Amino acid sequence: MTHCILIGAPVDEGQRRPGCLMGPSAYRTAGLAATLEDLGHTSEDRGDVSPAPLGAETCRNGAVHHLPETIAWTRALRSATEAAMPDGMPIIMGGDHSLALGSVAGIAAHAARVGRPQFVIWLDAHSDFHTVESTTSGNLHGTPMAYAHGNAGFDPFPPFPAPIPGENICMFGIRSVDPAEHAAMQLTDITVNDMRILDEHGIVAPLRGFLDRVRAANGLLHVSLDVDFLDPSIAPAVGTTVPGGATFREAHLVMELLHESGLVTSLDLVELNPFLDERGRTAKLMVDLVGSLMGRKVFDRPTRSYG
Ligand code: HAR
Ligand code: MN
Ligand code: MN
Ligand code: MN
Repeated sequence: MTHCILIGAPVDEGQRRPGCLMGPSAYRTAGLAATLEDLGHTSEDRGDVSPAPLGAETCRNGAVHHLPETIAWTRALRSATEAAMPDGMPIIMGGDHSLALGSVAGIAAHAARVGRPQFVIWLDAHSDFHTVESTTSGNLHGTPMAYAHGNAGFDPFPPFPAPIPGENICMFGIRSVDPAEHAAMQLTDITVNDMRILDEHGIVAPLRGFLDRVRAANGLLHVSLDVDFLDPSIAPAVGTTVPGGATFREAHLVMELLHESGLVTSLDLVELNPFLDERGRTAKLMVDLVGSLMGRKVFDRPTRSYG
């Protein structure tokens, strides 16, 4: 049984298709709390976070969109997740992926305080490895992984509290990487399980390999689930669809393996844009995936009937 702490992060400023701010309401409407409680967990909804007071930060890259707003969200979400970690498992209901600038900062600060290594699984079509300096779109939802890794190029932001080493980061589902991100990732130890790797090896072996490392290190594990990890045919409610994503069963299998590992300590749900949804199907799929992550299974086996 896990105590789940729902945190609304109605962040829309990290990209330019309005609608992610409706994400937290869509998760509540799709029954996230009831899903958790039906599985025997307890849940507490701390409501929606408000951004910290707006600063006047600037940067050299003229393309950057909504810099002070994003820094204000980062400060507030760092505090909210850091405060939630000792009480249970935070589930951050986004909001676009720029919210992870704050959520992962709070989680990493907590891990450093309790003296355990922080690990991250990034389930996304994109690597989100730009910096404030390198982004050409200016959309800061494309940056949180580089911030968490401690890269230079985030001068206007508060320093990342406890940078996460590349060997503690594993990306899954990647199929859209910009040249600057690609060059920056070459310099790291990040595991990049792009769709090519998943086509060849499937989900199970690459994911179990990473989970074994988390377990051996007694690590904390943060999962950042971007809607565009999923194939657009099953998850249309996202502004940045990329063909060739995870299928329904691949996505559930990831969640089921994560549940079996018993290692997950925090979760972001990001990039849901309910304005682009079809009768709530993407919101419902995301809630069902959380159900699998939190222990829902097709059939409960007293003994393993495979392998
Ligand atoms: N790399 C592109 C950019 O920086 C696209 C980033 C899109 N990011 C998200 N989140 N949708 O993963 O603009
Ligand atoms: Mn805007
Ligand atoms: Mn993303
Ligand atoms: Mn993405």
